[in-house]
Formats: sequence, structure tokens, C-alpha cells
Amino acid sequence: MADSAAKREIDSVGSDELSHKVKKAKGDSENGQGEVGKESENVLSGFKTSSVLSDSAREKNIFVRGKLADQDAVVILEKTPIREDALAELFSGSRLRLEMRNDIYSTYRLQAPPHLNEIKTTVVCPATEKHVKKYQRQESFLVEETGEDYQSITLPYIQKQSFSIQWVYNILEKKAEADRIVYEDPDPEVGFVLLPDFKWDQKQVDDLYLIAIVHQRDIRSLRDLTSEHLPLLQNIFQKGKEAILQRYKLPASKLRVYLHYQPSYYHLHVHFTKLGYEAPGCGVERAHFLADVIQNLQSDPHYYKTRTLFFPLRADDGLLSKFKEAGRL
Ligand code: M7G
Repeated sequence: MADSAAKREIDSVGSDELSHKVKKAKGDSENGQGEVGKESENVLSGFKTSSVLSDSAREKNIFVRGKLADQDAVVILEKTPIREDALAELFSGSRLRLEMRNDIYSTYRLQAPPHLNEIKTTVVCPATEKHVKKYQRQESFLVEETGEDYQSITLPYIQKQSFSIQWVYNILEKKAEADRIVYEDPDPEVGFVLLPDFKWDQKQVDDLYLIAIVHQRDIRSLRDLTSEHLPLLQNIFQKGKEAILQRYKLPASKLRVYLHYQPSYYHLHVHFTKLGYEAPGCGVERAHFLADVIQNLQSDPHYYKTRTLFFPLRADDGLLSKFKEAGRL
């Protein structure tokens, strides 16, 4: 138990590699493989908070901006769900403080053993201004993008502005998260790597979240897909579902399989989440069912080149300004 608790902490904090990275300048290290599984030094002990980007009492998380060894950083803290298999230990091994008692009702503060009271922690360091914006709570606006808008507004913008996808290449090249891979088809054309999304702590299937990252490196998003990519998409759909059934015992009827448009990272990937889990970004304004994408490309090979697509953009997203400048909003 202690081992797996430590593993979870190190997985989410990002391993010893992080402290190494923090001390070094940005871009110094491209390799994400650290000593996963061992207890990490507390790289957050010197974290200096500058502002809270957003928080949610309901989701029990907080997104904090600050400095880590003089570098900009974003830290995400999130309380994890209470697992059924931990209940016996939670009841027997905790301390209870009575808060109030009234008739048949009583409330307590329960102090659980530390390993049952972990906080999933994600660190982005060095964080760019774009990361800060991504995690800041903001009003958003729905944008209508024609095929021409994509060519004249969106594509030039993402070519200049998008997030680094080094983390994706680290996964594909087994330089990071290699021990987390659930399934891989190594074929360069139709192959992909399936692994847990870093939002998922893998402790319970209720909030299952995996991503399939394609081996092909020149497909940015939904907009680049044509009927030529059908074998790739069908392969991901079929083998991804099979791998999840085998590993997690979840049948296809329990899965929501989709792509984001716009994505944050412009290297084609597919999201696999458990049906019923309200994963961030699974709403109709951003998620496109993989099954629909396949059917649309079967009926029109250039469907995603020509269709008008809708998506939300945050108030201070540079792409939103470009749409405004072009008089498209
Ligand atoms: P997206 O649709 O490009 O953007 O999805 P979103 O983050 O706005 O949803 C990228 C997915 O990759 C998200 O679900 C992220 O949580 C996940 N992700 C991002 N990073 C940097 C990592 C990482 O380093 N490792 C893993 N396993 N997942 C990541």
C-alpha cells in the first residue's frame, strides 16, 4: 500500500526528473523518464504561490500559479475519490472528532491514515503563459470556423502559438511513461500508444481516462483527417476498446471515445473515458465521438476539411482575438 501511495505521488508530481528540470533552464532536458515508483524529494517545499487561477469546492481541486526555483509553475491539487477497497481501513484506522450530535444525526471530522488521504498533484514547470491561461477560470465564447477560416486564421495561429508536444514524443519514444503503457500497436501508419491520461490516478475505474496517441507525426487535429486515415481511426477504436476490456474489464458500452476540437496539443490523440464520468472537455461543444468521425469520413472523404466546426475559446485566447480581427465574431 505504502509503495503504491508513493508511486502515485511520484507519477503525478512528475518524478525526480522534475527537480532536475526545475534546477535547469527550460528546454535543457527533453527526456521525461525519471525514477518512478520511489519516494521523491519534496520539490514543492519551496513553491511560492502568486495567485489562485481557479478552484472548485465541488470538484475539490485548486489550480495555483507560483514560482518553483525561480521558474514559473502551475500546481494542480485535487482530492481523490474515496475507494470502496479502502473503506475497511478507513473505518478501523482513523481518528474521529465529533462535531455535533442531534437525535439520530451526528457529524464528525475523520482523520484518515496519511496514505488514504493523498492529494493528486500535477506540476507544470516551467509553465508558459499559455498554461496559465489554460488553467485560469474564464468566460468562454463559441466560435464558428469554416474550412476557409481554418486555413486563413486558425492554422497560421497554431503553427506559431501551440503548446510544445515534447511530452507526446517522449511517450512515443519510450523516454517517459513507458511503464504506464496499456497497449501499443507499433505500426508507423495505423499504430498508436494507449496509456492513462495524467488526469487519471488509476485508482478506480469510475473516472477512467486514457489517451491513444498516434505514431504518425503529421496529423495535427480533426481538420487534417481525410478518408485516408480511416484505417488508423478504425484501428484505434477497435484495439483501444479491446485493450480496455482486457485490462479494466470495461466493455465498449461503458466507454466514451472522442477527439477534442480544438485540442490543446496538436498531435492526433483520442480520449477514452468512462461513460458517466463528466471528464473536463467532454461536452458537445468540444468533443467529437470517434464513431461519428469515422462515419462522417466514410460518407465524405473531406468532411473535416470543408465543414464548419464550432468550439469554445476562452476570453483571453489569442485565437479568439484573431477571429475578432477577421470580423468572424
Ligand atoms: P487535448 O484535447 O489536447 O487537450 O488533450 P486538453 O488538455 O485541453 O483536454 C490532451 C490530453 O493529454 C489531456 O486529457 C491531458 O490531460 C493529457 N496530457 C497532457 N499532458 C501534458 C500529459 C502528459 O504528460 N502525460 C499524459 N499521460 N497525459 C497528458
